[in-house]
Amino acid sequence: MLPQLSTDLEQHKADLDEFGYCVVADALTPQEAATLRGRISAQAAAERTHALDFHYPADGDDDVNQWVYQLLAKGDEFQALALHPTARALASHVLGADHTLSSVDAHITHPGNKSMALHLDQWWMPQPAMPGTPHVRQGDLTRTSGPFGEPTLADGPISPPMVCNMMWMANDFTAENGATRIVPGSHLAGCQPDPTRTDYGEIPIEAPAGSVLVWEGRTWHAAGLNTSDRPRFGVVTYFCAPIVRSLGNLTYGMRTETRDTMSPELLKLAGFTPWNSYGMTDDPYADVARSGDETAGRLE
Ligand SMILES: O=C(O)CCC(=O)C(=O)O
Repeated sequence: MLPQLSTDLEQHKADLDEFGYCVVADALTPQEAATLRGRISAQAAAERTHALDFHYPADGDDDVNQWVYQLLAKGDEFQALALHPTARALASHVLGADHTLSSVDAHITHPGNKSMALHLDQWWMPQPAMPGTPHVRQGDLTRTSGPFGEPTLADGPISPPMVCNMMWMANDFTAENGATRIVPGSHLAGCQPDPTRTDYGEIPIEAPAGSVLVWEGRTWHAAGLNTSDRPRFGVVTYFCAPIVRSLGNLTYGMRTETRDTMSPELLKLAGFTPWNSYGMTDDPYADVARSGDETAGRLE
């Protein structure tokens, strides 16, 4: 049976392992979901007013959906999602205890949007190769490098998940308003969906406000078409292995006054803490890497 809406953490982990996704029930109360919805809506409207709004072209010409980026720096409500115990537990299950945030963004799908191509998030992950056979150099990979294939169980080694994504539903997600579509089991295929195809058996994940859809980096997915008469509000907390470059430049994009309010746990999650020396500025063991203004610079 495909993953069902559930509050059972062990079931969530089993669903992630078997199907590449799980659906968490009641992660937020109705009141918390309403507050989240209000904040996304207010921030999105203000960014439109200031001409700071982004309409990421999911398929090259979609200017209807709005993305609100760098939410970690835009409100406690968003920081709370990243720190939510269920989010941390499931990110740990997929990525291990040391993981960081890749981004925290809102995706508002508006009625009349275009369809987003099916994709997996770790498209940049090199494929395993037999010794002596050619491999693609990691820096040469593009979103369309593939390999493309069918969402069936691979018959050779595949790469592990390096990222884990979570969609927080700030209003009810329905097939009509563009609920995220998932191809169950595609995480074990070891290949990617052809972005021009929509016949892979993807299903919309419908759930009430306050639920969270969690999928790992190899799972094929996309936002759906919004054919309803109102927007769909979702926040994506995107986690990654600590060695992976983050989608959002969270440390550089953070105002100092916001950084100074963050807890040690959140600073570590946001990538301010070096991991085995990676991400250091001058001290490999610093709890919080010093900014350039605070480091020694050139000395005589
Ligand atoms: O908005 C959605 O439903 C999906 C978002 C997505 O595909 C992503 O964040 O990678």
